[in-house]
Amino acid sequence: MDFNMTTPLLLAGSIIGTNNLCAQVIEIEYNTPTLDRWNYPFNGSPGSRLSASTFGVVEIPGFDDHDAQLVIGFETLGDIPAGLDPSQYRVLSATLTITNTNGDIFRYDPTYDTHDTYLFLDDSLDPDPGRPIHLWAMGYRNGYDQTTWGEFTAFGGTPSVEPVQESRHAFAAYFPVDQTPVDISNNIKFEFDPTPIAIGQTDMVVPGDLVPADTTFTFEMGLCDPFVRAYLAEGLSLGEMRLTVSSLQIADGGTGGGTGEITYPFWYTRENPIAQIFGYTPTLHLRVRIGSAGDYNSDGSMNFFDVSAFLSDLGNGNFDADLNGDCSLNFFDISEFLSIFSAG
Ligand SMILES: [Ca+2]
Ligand SMILES: [Ca+2]
Ligand SMILES: [Ca+2]
Ligand SMILES: [Ca+2]
Repeated sequence: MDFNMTTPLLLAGSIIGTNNLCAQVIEIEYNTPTLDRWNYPFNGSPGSRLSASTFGVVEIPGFDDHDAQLVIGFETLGDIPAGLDPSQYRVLSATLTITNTNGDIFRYDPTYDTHDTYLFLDDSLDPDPGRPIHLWAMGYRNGYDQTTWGEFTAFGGTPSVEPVQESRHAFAAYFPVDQTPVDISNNIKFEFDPTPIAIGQTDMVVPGDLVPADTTFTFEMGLCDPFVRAYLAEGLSLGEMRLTVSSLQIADGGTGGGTGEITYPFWYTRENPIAQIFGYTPTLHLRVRIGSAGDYNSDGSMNFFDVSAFLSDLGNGNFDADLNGDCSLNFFDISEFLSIFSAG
């Protein structure tokens, strides 16, 4: 944990806005979530299960394509002050890990598969063996939001048992046009290709090979999309970062219905004693800048040393210096820095 706590300091000749803290970069590692649940319709104990599977039910009316999802939340308010305007939070890096409980059942695919590759259930349209594990933002419907929907809230509206597609209260989402979350749960039926925040990666398995049990998948979150950054910032303002995992290995066994074999992953949850002992619970590593990037070195003053530190990061290719958030380092970041810096 790296708390670069700084003493708020009024600068001569400048006024710090009421919503501004002096800058602070917080780096923190959570080794277990504060919430994890299987977000699946036929599910009597969503929040307390020892594992949660992800799978797809493809092209069956009434079922979401991304039928079984895993919701993971990390309460951050004890480490990162909550309640600020979302514009005051800038996630510099964010990495989630999850670990599978069942071995040699599904194949590793580190890249996105477009919706058209799922249309034949025998996977014959898939150009690379296996199906990726996606990480998504989240949205809510039926009057729920992040503050009212939790580990033990009902799955969806009426009827809650008979499946009705797009009825789940909380859903995996992306942001195609603005900050409004759009449900990705039926991207095969509706023929679109949402961009996930990340796809799970592991060095332990060759792409296309079967994944052994206890393989940890790492999701380095893509932060180039301003709406994804805004979503993460909003979570920090609420005091909890929430994400959803999904994958589209087709269910033809077990909890997915049908009589075939289970072909999809199960993931350890925080309630699992084995996961607790061996460190297989979901984890989150975060680096967040709070307050003005003008105080770039987080010492409570804005002066030459901030200019120097910023230019040094920029020159070294450190994306902390990507102040305009376009995932390039260039003149526009210098311009943005000068603008923030001179505003105080
Ligand atoms: Ca749980
Ligand atoms: Ca594939
Ligand atoms: Ca400074
Ligand atoms: Ca930039």
